[in-house]
Amino acid sequence: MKLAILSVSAALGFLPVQADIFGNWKAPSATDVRSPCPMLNALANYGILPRDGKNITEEDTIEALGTALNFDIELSRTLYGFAISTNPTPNATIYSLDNLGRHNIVEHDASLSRSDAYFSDPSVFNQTIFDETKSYWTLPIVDLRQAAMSRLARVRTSQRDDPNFVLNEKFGLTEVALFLSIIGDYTTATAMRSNLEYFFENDRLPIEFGWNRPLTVFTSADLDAMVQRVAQATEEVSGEDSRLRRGCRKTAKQPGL
Ligand code: HEM
Ligand SMILES: *[C@@H]1O[C@H](CO)[C@@H](O)[C@H](O)[C@H]1NC(C)=O
Ligand SMILES: *[C@@H]1O[C@H](CO)[C@@H](O)[C@H](O)[C@H]1NC(C)=O
Ligand SMILES: CC(=O)N[C@H]1CO[C@H](CO)[C@@H](O)[C@@H]1O
Repeated sequence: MKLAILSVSAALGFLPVQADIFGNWKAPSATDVRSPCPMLNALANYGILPRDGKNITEEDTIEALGTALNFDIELSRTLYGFAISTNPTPNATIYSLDNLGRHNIVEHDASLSRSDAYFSDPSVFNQTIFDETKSYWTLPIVDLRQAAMSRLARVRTSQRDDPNFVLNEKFGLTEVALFLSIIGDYTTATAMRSNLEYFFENDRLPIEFGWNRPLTVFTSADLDAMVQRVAQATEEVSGEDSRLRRGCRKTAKQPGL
């Protein structure tokens, strides 16, 4: 039976790679550690990264991001560099997922699904925060504009409420670029809202709902280009917003903006 499936797959020109690597999702145990990153948490939940979330090497990172998401080695190396910068041990070559929650190294304020460190643990998923983000995703397909708008709204809320607020535009834009590119579709810069919700709320890839590992290699240049698109959309959305505030238009299209 297995052989038959394999040969059908081979005949169709693909390997049943997904069924294998994404076949064993498990919620973390009490001693496993996790991060503020829904993707690294998901990869650990599948056992593609170490399930305990500890002592992750450069090789582990390259292998996991390559196998699961078709990330180019150079991009994975860069991301690994950010990860080890959060390990408090000098000159560390490994990191643990809980290192990533240290505030204002990579972890930052105004996250899409985490509280600011000033209020509560910024590593853990926070439904109240994510509900604010989701309230800007008003259609089944989230586009560049709604994605940018949701981040901008989170920034404004934090600016208003958090006396220790620090803006990290670069990482904030990068994370929007990542979810559109990897959970959604790179070319159109859109993602299905239900897939995004499933991903953020469960630390799990929406495989049951048709998500697939990206077919083409994802590089630093691809990521940079998407970050530019998100930055541009943010500028447009925020320009509309300031025109609105000056009273050029009577009705706001989006709640709160
Ligand atoms: C070694 C690779 C990676 C590292 C070290 C890393 C690290 C982080 C960290 C520290 C955060 C928390 C930032 C915050 O305060 O919100 C974060 C958030 C995030 N990461 Fe990753 N990440 C990696 C790979 C990825 C990949 C491949 C994706 C692809 C979808 C991704 C998607 C996200 C998203 C969407 C967020 C935003 C979460 C939120 O705002 O609530 N990350 N990542
Ligand atoms: C870390 O690396 C630097 C530069 O190579 C070196 O000077 C320093 O002694 C190292 N520190 C530790 C604790 O190994
Ligand atoms: C979620 O975030 C809000 C706002 O930062 C905070 O007041 C609340 O305590 C957080 N909830 C949990 C369960 O941490
Ligand atoms: C072999 C090794 O480096 N082990 C380390 C794994 O990570 C824990 C902390 O998360 C360290 O205490 C170990 O030394």
